[in-house]
Amino acid sequence: MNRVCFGCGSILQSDSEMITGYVPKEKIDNANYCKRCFRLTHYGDKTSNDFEKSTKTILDKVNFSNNYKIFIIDFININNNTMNIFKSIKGNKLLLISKIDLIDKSININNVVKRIKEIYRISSDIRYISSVKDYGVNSLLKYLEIKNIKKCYILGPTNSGKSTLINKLMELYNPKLNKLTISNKRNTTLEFIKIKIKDITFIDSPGFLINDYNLDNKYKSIIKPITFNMKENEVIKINDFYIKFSNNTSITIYLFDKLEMGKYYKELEFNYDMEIDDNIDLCINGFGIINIKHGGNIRINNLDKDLISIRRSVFGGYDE
Ligand SMILES: Nc1nc2c(ncn2[C@@H]2O[C@H](COP(=O)(O)OP(=O)(O)OP(=O)(O)O)[C@@H](O)[C@H]2O)c(=O)[nH]1
Ligand SMILES: [Mg+2]
Repeated sequence: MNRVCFGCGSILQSDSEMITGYVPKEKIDNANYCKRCFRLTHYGDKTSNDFEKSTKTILDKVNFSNNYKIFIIDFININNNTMNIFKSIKGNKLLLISKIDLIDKSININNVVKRIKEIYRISSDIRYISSVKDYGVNSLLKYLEIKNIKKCYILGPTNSGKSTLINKLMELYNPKLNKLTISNKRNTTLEFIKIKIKDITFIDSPGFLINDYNLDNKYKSIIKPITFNMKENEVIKINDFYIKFSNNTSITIYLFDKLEMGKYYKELEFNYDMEIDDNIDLCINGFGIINIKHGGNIRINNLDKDLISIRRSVFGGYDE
């Protein structure tokens, strides 16, 4: 029978190093992990060409099943694209906001959750968690037990912390089990992997490979809001892109606090522009959120249009 890697779920094989699941011949009889997982865990690099599962493949599989589904997502990746994926998941499900240890205390997460529910018209429950700081992990398990869940898919964009959550549950309730591979690289988990913790079988899954800003990990720190008052035709530079505002407006940027930004009056070639309403969030996949109080025309330079989406702000309006 084929044996699989405990870390990524690939079938272990010694035929080709170019294919996932590779283990050198002399080690395969005793191996629990493939070479790729070994390298990812110990050296943080990837060796083989990954097999990527499309969003459709993952959705087709899970929507065929009646199992409960948890969709885990980082706060800064909540936007129209990712919420459309969440909405296309059928059956009973939970939206779980991960890594809340990275959200600055000045952000009122309960209010934000309420607004997310309203703006994206989400009828399922929304909870939040930090697997690293062990916040909300225990109570999540209790929540599932009360609901009498026996099988549960863990779904979400790549890097959202799916495998980290399951590892934390193992650490708390079944520390002898072999840990899943976690890494800050995209597409770490390659197959569906079943792990039983207490009476619940969790199914880890390959992440949805969403186009994102691809921010260098050295910048990933606490997400802090910073407010700027922008004058008519002033430009803000954030990391390596620019946004110009046609009206006076205050903006609040929710961004990893190691990133640099500054205001200028600058003549630039802008790639595209858009008209926006008052109090909207400009969401940049994998990067951050910019809350703009006064609408009007904004022009953007050096930022891929596919990474941007607009929504009514989750951070409250003028009336609050
Ligand atoms: N600060 C913080 N980092 C986290 C938390 N959970 C996960 N991470 C980090 O996020 C990165 C991705 O974690 P994984 O568990 O591998 O993510 P995944 O969703 O399984 O990713 P794929 O397998 O690629 O789909 C790792 O660097 C983790 O250390 C958390 O609660 N807080
Ligand atoms: Mg994973």
